[in-house]
Amino acid sequence: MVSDHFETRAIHVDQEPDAATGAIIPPIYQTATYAQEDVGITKGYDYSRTANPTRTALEQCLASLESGDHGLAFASGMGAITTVMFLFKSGDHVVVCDDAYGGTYRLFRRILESYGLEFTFVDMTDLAATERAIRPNTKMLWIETPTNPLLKVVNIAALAVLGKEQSALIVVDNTFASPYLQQPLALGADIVVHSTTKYLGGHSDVVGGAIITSNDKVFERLKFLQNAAGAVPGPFDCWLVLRGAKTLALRMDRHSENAIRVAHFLESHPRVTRVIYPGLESHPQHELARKQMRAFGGMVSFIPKGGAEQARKIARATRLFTLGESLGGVESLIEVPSAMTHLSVQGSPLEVDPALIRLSVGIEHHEDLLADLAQALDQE
Ligand code: P1T
Repeated sequence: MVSDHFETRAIHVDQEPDAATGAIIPPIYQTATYAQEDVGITKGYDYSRTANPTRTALEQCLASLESGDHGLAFASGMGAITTVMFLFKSGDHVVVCDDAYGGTYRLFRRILESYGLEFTFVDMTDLAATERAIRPNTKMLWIETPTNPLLKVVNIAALAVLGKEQSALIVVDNTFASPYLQQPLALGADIVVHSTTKYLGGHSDVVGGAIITSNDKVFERLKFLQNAAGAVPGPFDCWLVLRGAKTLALRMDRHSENAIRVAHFLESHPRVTRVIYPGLESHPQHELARKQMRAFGGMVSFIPKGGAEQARKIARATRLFTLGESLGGVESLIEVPSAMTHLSVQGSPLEVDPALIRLSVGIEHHEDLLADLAQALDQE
């Protein structure tokens, strides 16, 4: 290991100067295939769906950042999630947290159910309810924490104990926290997934995904599936995520500082009904978040007075907070989940309140962010 320190590993793991040229940054190996010395004799690479040196550098770095043994990179977060789900077969049952990214819900409900997988959605902040949802054929607990978009905080260590009693795999989508703020493998999870599009990439300029695990057997199967199913990222996309990850620690600290200021501002605003942020003492799992996370991250959700119509007005009125899907970039974003990122859960039991606004608080100066929200909240 290069260092015990996260910040150092983000910059150095598998990113030493290029042996041939001294280039300080890993090259973008923009190649589909590799010359073989003789039939079947390679220098470790034979075809870029199977492996590519720029991707290897990213995979090793991500594994290190999650304190895991193995990393695998994908073309998107959904590509990573889909590949994890290939571990299961018809008749297998999965318990899923009842607040999750709309695309994850859509994959589980609208695609995988038709292949015979069974899903139960449950409020995972309720341990007893989660235990009751487990069946003899339960093969996995799918955890998001903090959840998207309600920012519920789920007790990973407690669920890991529950899952192990049943020999079910514990999978944590760590996208909202990032490995800097939360280390699910150390808390007992078997697999971590990411949309690297978000905080890991950090600049809203790349779509990507990742899986990290320390379970050798699970890794071997996932590596086979990565190649066999083929949802792999290109070398330039890997390079962008690798570059983004170098500043993850700095960015997450600033995202968290700005987000708590935004949350306090909204909480004291007369035109706001409810603010959800794990760093607020009013958050139902605030104490758990303090234990499980290094800081509380950059995502804040709130409900303005005036309902759905007012929420849309506010989302249209911000100038620095850009109206758009996604999160985790340096720039602030605002969205209305019920009509955007979570459209696919509307009409289901997981339906999101149409008055809910989700903010991805960026790393701009906090005074500008608060001024922008203040003028938007004043909309008549
Ligand atoms: O967009 P993609 O890289 O495929 O990642 C999917 C995904 C997986 N997990 C979580 C927790 C996510 O939030 C996402 C993507 N989410 C958004 C695009 C969004 O705005 O919420």
